[in-house]
Amino acid sequence: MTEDIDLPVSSAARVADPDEDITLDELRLAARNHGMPLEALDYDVTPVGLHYLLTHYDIPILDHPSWRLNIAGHVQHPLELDLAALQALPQVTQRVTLECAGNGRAKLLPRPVSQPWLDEAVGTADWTGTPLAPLLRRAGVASSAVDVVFTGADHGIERGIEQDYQRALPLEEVLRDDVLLAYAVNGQPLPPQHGAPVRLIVPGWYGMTQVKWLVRIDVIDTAFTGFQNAHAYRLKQAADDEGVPVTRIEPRALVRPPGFPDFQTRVRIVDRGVHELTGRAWSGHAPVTRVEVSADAGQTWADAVLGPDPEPYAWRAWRWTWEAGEPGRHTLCARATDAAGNVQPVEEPWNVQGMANNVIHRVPVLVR
Ligand SMILES: Nc1nc2c(c(=O)[nH]1)N[C@H]1C(S)=C(S)[C@@H](COP(=O)(O)O)O[C@H]1N2
Ligand SMILES: [Mo]
Repeated sequence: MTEDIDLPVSSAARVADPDEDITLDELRLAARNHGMPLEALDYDVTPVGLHYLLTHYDIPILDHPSWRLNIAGHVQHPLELDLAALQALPQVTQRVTLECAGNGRAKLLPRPVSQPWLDEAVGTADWTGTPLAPLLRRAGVASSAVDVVFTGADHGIERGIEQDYQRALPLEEVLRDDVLLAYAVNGQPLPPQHGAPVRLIVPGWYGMTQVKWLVRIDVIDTAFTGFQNAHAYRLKQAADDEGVPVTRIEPRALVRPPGFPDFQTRVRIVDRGVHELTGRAWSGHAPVTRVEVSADAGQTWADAVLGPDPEPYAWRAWRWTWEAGEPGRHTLCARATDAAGNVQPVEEPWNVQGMANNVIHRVPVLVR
């Protein structure tokens, strides 16, 4: 359901004025949609309450006994499944790193006004569910199929367009073996905020693809033109550009901030001497093959030691020994490279909605 309504809350994508601070609207979004505290980079698997969270509208509270998933559209045999039926199907668990496409947005200049992420819109979880492809085969996808539309139970308005949260994927992407209908996370039933009772998991793609509170899957024979695909998640230089779709996660490395923080500024205090820096790195394109670290704001780089190969779409641990010498302010940086040759940029890749910005991580520290 998509409808145009003219309300005073409607507005086009906007960038902040050069001297405009974070607004109350952005703060309200940030208070609902929390990030992962960076010290949680210590965990291979992010505890559920520390995983980042992004919800466009309200969290729908679904009654599981009456919940149904409908698979319909251009299929020979439409299916309707309840939770017990889904859970009776073959079960798999995959460790997957999810990241919001808007991660890093708040540091862009000018700043796109939206959920103001710094670096923390990420988390890694063990998602349990059933593969989607066999269900689609059972439904009998028509040969005319082009896209598959996933609809959540949540509803809202975005830039004047009233809608259910919907995202589509090309059929070939949906038929991958590792695309899951997930009903558990880290061994527990999905909590309300992560999409209970069932969500989509598409390893390697940015967060907007991972539709929560799933109620319908429609096979369509045209390219989907809904808001989240055609307008929202696109890289554009101006609000009215057509832009290119946001798809897979660009490589990123994060540093687990060392030492201890100053409460107000989060600047790190570190004693002079030798420190083992650690962190994680991931890419939705290909496995991470290299992480480099700089202790001098990016003037010189050294290779970090990589941890064991993770599951294909989970983050990889890394470590590096840092000799914190000169007392005073320093900037630690990290950058990831993946097996497809993608390297994190040193300059922010700017676009009007602040998406897929994977500029290198910089952590200010004070050596004493
Ligand atoms: N139904 C629905 N699914 C959704 C969203 C939403 O608002 N509604 N947000 C998407 C976005 S933008 C992200 S980044 C991820 C976040 O997943 P998480 O909150 O479980 O971390 O969910 C995606 N799935
Ligand atoms: Mo997102």
